[in-house]
Amino acid sequence: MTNSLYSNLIEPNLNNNKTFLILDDGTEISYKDFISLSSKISHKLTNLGLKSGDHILVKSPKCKETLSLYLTSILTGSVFFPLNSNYTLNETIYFIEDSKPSFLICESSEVESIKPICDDIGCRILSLNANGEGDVTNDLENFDSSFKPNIRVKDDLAALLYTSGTTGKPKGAMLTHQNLVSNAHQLINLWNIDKSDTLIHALPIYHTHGLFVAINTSMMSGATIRFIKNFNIDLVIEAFKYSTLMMGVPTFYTRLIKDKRLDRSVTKNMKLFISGSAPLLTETHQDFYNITGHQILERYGMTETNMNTSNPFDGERKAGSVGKPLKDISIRINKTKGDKDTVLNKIGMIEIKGPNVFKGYLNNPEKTQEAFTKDGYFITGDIGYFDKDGYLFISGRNKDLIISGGFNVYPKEIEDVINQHKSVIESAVFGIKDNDLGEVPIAAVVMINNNTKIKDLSIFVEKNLVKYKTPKKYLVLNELPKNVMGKVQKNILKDKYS
Ligand code: MCA
Ligand code: AMP
Repeated sequence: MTNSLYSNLIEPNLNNNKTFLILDDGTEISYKDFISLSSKISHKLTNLGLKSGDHILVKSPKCKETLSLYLTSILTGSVFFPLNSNYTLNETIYFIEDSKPSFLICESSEVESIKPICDDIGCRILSLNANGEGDVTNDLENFDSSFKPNIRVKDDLAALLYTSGTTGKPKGAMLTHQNLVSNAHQLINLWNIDKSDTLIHALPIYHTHGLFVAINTSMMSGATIRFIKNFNIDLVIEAFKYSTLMMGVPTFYTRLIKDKRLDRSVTKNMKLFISGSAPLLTETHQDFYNITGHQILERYGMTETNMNTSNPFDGERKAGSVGKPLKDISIRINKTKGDKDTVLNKIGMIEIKGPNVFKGYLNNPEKTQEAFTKDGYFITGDIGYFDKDGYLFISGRNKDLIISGGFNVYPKEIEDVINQHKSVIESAVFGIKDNDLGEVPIAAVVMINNNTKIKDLSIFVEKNLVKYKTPKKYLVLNELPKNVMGKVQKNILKDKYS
């Protein structure tokens, strides 16, 4: 038995007739049938030239066929690289050129525009649409429903997920089979997940949260997944009746709290509500408890590390805290110069070491080296402290990052696009509080001519960036506040315009 995703996710379920996915139209698909579908796709892609170790970039929308490509990557020993299906062409080009995939899967409407970039690097492009139709699934009846897996070992790469880390352009975090398997085991034990559970899954499947935390834990424990395309509150509330678990970002919970249907009786079948990817306000934790009697369990993770800490299933779930380090994961607070002392005198950079920590950034040894301390701890860029009971509190970030509805938005990336507009001299993007999404980006811009229409600028930005990164508001200023070193003082902008 190796420690691979195959031996943990697929092998135990090869003959499992239990329902794996319940889809929005009520269709149920068993583990066995889902693995058969993935096996057929594996044969098809192998015939087209997919090999062990190849990168497979999957940009198709959330549907069972897109998810089956994850299993296809495991069966064929290739490296799964999921990407937001809404990314613009410009954003997508960067990822293709940086990751050099052998296969790229996207909606048929995008094939024509993306194909020339794929052709340049010898990457094969196939279509897959939201309804599951496309090149990937055409003529699958001609392929065998079992597939002899390409065995991978624990240090082999399983997935590539892009993140901007603390600075700069997105970098491909290389995650190994061991990273993913060890983390899922820990979470199953900690959260008491087993085959009697049904998980409400309304997250995207191109991030750690919706893919690894949700899918790996469910498959490893033989649980059922209510697979919802996106956070549709009616479908989520309907699913409470027969489900036991939900994993979500804080926006899921603030939206539920506002809904009159949420109460104790509608959630009485639910065992556990989990939140992560962004800070859950103490007030949200408290309101949800008052309405439903459930204490949301908050946990903390990163693309590079999977999950690091969690509040307990049994025991105190502290509002405002992300809980205690997972077993086998060492977390320390590295006091950085200039930080204010807390009562415990221990506020500082959160650093992490353990089997969950990624292998490095693809083709980027310098950034990989910068991301680790000399003694091998990963530097998260998050600032925090432990309380006397060993619970971790995240109190800030040492990285210019806005988390909007659980999506990470890097101001520098937006500023770079805004500054390319011919009427802009300079810009500063910063986050302001938002009741629904936690934070949203807004932009302060200095224009060559103040009469330039902001509409032109916003159209330009929307052409280049996916919707969640586009500033919700533009402020035209005569100048940006700067310190003596010439650095823009975003805190001043934030205080003034929040
Ligand atoms: C949608 N919009 C957004 C966002 N989502 N704008 C800013 N931030 C967002 N997150 C835009 C839409 O394009 C739309 O624009 C408008 O806002 C309203 O859309 P709405 O229908 O309300 O959005 P939605 O489809 O309901 O989405 C909100 C959401 C979604 C459910 C919160 O963003 C979401 O699923 N977030 C989860 C992200 C996630 O999985 N993060 C995990 C990262 P317009 O009206 O102008 O058309 S993994 C991670 O962070 C680590 C590892 C961890 O610890 O988990
Ligand atoms: P990413 O690597 O893009 O998935 O984003 C990871 C970042 O999300 C972390 O470094 C934190 O800043 C933030 N994050 C994740 N979970 C939490 C949480 N429970 N509370 C606060 N911030 C979180």
